[in-house]
Amino acid sequence: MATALPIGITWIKDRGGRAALLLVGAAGEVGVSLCGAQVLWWRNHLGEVLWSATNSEYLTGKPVRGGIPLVFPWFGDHAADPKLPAHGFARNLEWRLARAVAGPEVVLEVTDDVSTRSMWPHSFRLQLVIAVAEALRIELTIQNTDTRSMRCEEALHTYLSVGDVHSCSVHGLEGLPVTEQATAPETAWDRSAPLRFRAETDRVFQGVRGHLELRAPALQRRVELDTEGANSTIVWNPWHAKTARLSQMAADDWQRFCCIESANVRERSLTLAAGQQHTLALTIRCR
Ligand code: TA6
Repeated sequence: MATALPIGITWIKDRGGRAALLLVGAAGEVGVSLCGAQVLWWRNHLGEVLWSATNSEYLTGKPVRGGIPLVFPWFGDHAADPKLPAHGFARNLEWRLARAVAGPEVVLEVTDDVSTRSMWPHSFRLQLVIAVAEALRIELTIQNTDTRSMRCEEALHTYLSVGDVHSCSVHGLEGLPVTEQATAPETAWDRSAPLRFRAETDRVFQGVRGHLELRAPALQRRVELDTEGANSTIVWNPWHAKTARLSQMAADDWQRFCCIESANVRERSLTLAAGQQHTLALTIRCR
């Protein structure tokens, strides 16, 4: 018989009938799928804090477009083999429940296997902590269980509801080194001002300071993101043209979300010695 779960944690099925956990705490209600250890939703007194695509699909071994998909061990397309899954394989794996404690807090875990080693020749253990107390806390720990060092990238690819992307702004990235990787970006923008969305936006900021604020006046809300162990932040909105090329999206979905991704990527990727581990921690508050 499955071990009894603490109060505030329940086994459920998500919209695709996949195994998931429901966490109910002071900060609201969170759904987490064992597929990819993906946070699917977070509802508090203000409504849905995260965002999911209109035509979200809940399929075995695939991420839902929304919530907080995980990125590991590479960010974006694989540098050498475009046939390998974009954003790595962590979000496609079936994770398992390692621990559940009152709080509520769960720890999900996954390790390498023949399939992952065929894509990336390293042994590793990933643990994801999801806690719902006065805020939503997510901690991704990467452990190098191999005998050699490993270089990897990681991100918590957070989709946030904004109501109307034209009126929202992101504060705390001003003046940082940044690379714009969008195919049809805003031609010129003020790097010393809070980030506004006026075209496809796909900016990788480095040397980030650990505190960001998203202001979404259309929803009359502010979302604070505090990180430890993240040197990079990616801010993304596909705008209308790229939305047409993305799965699960309705044509106008781009207007209602932005991604703020807590990460270690590109020149700030991680190098872990044999046996070494690293934790990226994100706390999200919505007021
Ligand atoms: O994080 C930004 C990004 O790399 C975009 O370029 C876009 O590809 C987005 O991630 C979504 O990627 P996905 O593989 O989830 O469709």
